[in-house]
Amino acid sequence: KANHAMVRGAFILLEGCDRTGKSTQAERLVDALNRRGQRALLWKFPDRTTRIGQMIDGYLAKGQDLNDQAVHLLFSANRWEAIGQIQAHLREGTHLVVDRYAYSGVAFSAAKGLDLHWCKQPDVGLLTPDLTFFLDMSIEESMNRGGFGQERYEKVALQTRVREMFHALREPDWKVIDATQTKDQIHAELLGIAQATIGCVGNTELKHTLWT
Ligand code: NYM
Ligand code: MG
Repeated sequence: KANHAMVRGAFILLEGCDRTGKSTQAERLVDALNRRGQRALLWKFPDRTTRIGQMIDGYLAKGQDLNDQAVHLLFSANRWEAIGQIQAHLREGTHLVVDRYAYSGVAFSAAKGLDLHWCKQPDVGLLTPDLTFFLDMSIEESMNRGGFGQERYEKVALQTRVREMFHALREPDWKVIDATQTKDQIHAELLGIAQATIGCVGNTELKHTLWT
């Protein structure tokens, strides 16, 4: 019998500031793909369940202090420690919908004042997404929708700088989504674009070219 080339899964990333609807939309996208008979998994960074993730959670949510550079490296390490599993899922044909990635890593640390070039280095060579959605809205608008929570970074001034950093990091192929639309509108837009990407990645190689 002929050897059919394995059709790999697509790596679909959602990025954006806090409170832009990324997690809601990532869940809905995974559900919609699954209902269409396509294997898809939700992945979230930071992954707070690992040992490194617990240190990150201590810093974000429990008031534990850490040097800015050290915590930046922990966020990056939290991606590298997951990359083997992510690749395995993609290679066996499962799509991954990823909630935040290295762009968040650089945007938040650079917004705190760390050097942008330095911030990119630990993630250089990381697996590159096939599709990146950037959910964008003004910080005033996200505040009007219920505001930020209690975690470190959930402050208007910092989020404003984070948004500027995301725009500075934006790649030409990013899909910038108006996050002020209704949840249904955003979902329909994301699903349509994701399906088109899924139809294209099929037999292509995984690329480890982030910021190279
Ligand atoms: N964050 C997230 C970073 O500062 N660096 C990173 O590499 C990543 C992945 O963590 N305010 C920040 C952004 C968020 C915070 O993320 C927690 P979430 O998606 O709110 O759980
Ligand atoms: Mg958050």
